[in-house]
Amino acid sequence: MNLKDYIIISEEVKSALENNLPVVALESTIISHGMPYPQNVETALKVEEIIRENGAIPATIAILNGKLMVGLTREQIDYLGKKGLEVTKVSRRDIPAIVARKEDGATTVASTMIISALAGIKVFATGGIGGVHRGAETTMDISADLEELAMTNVAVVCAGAKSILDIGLTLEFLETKGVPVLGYQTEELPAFYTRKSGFKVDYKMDTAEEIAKAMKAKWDLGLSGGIVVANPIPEEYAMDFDVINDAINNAINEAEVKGIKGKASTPFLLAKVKEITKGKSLDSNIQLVFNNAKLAAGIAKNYIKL
Ligand code: PSU
Ligand code: MN
Repeated sequence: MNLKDYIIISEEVKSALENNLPVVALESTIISHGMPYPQNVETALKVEEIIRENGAIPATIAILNGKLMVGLTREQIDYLGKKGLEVTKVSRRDIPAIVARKEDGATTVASTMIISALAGIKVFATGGIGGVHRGAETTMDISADLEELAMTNVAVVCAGAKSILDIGLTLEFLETKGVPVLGYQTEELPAFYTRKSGFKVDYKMDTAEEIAKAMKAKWDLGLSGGIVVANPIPEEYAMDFDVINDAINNAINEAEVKGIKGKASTPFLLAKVKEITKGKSLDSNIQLVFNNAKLAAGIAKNYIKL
């Protein structure tokens, strides 16, 4: 077995990793399934730019022709964005079949963590992680992202957990699995579109340096698994708590009526919430990803110095 038969790392990312330069991984399901075209492509390209402006190298991850790709070209990002929902959403369980069949796949948080770890990337920026869905006590719909966080050594910078999920149960699951939830300059876990959720993070961290030190301590001590870095959306882009929660409740009701389940659930709810809020949720979503990219670059820069 040669890992090189499976994974293609772009020259830029490869040389950055070899020279211990800061690298930030980015997922591709957010491009294909998380946002509509063309905002998805514009956002993905802008996120890469923000990471560069903040002194790190971006590595957008996807599966193309059955190869695990680390570092995409603009054309490849555009291709995934245009194909949108036609691209397979690939989480941990999907990787073997997609690779074997030489197909394309957009990677979720879980599979992006797996590929980042294979490539040696420690910091990953996204919008929101998957979690325990509302009603999971009967549907058992718990995102594979959580199990991945339990075992794969990557820090995931996100804007907390969306209230399309059961935030309380998501935190319980993470606690059970020993995944630290660190709040960047916040005691309260942000809820994606809003800075507040009503739940506390495990530890408030004031600087990117402190977060990098916690990552190093965790992995030096052999405490395998990821870290959730929860970064609140900037105040000026946050949504009104009641407006967004009404929209989410309506979207969840509609998903139930239509029988939307499994991997289709998150993309359906995101698109529905956008429709109900007349696009405002998408604007917030884009801004919070930019904000996470910036923090992730800062963490990556601090981590390589330790
Ligand atoms: N949350 C978002 N946008 C997204 C996702 C989550 O705001 O695009 C995507 C991520 O790729 C995440 C996945 O890993 O949805 C979780 O899907 P599921 O719940 O089916 O595991
Ligand atoms: Mn699910």
